[in-house]
Amino acid sequence: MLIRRKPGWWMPESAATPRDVFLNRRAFMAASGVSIAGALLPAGIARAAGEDPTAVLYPAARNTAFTLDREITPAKFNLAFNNFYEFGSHKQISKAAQALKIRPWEVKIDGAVEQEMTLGIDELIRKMTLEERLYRHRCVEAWSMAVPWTGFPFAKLVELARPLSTAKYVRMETFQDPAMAPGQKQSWYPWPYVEGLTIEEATNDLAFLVTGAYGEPVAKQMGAPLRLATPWKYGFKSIKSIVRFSFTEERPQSFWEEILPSEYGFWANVNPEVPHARWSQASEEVLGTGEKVPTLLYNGYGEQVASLYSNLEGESLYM
Ligand SMILES: Nc1nc2c(c(=O)[nH]1)N[C@H]1C(S)=C(S)[C@@H](COP(=O)(O)O)O[C@H]1N2
Ligand SMILES: [Mo]
Repeated sequence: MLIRRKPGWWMPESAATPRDVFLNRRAFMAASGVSIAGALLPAGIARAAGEDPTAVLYPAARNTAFTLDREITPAKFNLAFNNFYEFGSHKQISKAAQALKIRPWEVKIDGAVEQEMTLGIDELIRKMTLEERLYRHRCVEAWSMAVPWTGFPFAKLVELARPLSTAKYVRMETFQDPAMAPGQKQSWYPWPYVEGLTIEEATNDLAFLVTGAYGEPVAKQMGAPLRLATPWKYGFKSIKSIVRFSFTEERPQSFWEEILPSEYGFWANVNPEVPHARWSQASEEVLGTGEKVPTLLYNGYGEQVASLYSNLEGESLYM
């Protein structure tokens, strides 16, 4: 595992093993005949790595433009506490999510683009340069975490897609396979999970397409093999296990918006001063600590994203 364990619940960011130390340890493990996956990784991560031909690309170099003022949430918490309704409408879905088959995995790019295309996930990943970024994550349910994601800027996918000038939004879709993901047998949900961003949001520096976490391919329960991270928005925008990007003129309707439009909107920007219909958003519980901290406007990323919303008075930007 990339992060050195320390006693207690917490581990400062500085305790994350630097890349060269990790690589040396990897060389040592190989020389001594010990399996890296078996010895160092929690089971969920190890299984995902075994199926993933691009596993050799991790760990990727950290982009130090995206660091944190807070400690990284140890992987064990994020691996055991997940929202992934395709596998159940509770947090303990990590075991069930191991049924997710992540290869072969095709990603379709369609809609208002110069040419529609379908790429294998490994082909897509190899077109990109992977980097690691430390991001906060704030769930609408008022808990938060801090994660070392690996992936590539969403802007690079938009560049690859070459959208037409008529395209204003990107609609994203998760896989649809009720036999594999029993949550999708719950027919009162509008499967597949859908999310959307404006093209301006998708090409903002912060919008990140995740293929890895904690220095390894991203675990299945965390949305392998491709998920979104938009850290200034509530976590439900960060759609998991994406199979399709459609460029559209019309604003897509997202999964939660379709279920409960009075509580979950399209924009979903984090704002401590705008309560959810049923609870306050003023503070958040930091996963794994029991600690409550104040929530920040745009989850602390206002400098990078506030300008995206300057001409949208009248829109419900914060739900
Ligand atoms: N396809 C899909 N994506 C999803 C969800 C989901 O249920 N299905 N839940 C969302 C919510 S509410 C959150 S908070 C994050 C949780 O990510 P994590 O399990 O890695 O913490 O995933 C988001 N992406
Ligand atoms: Mo969430």
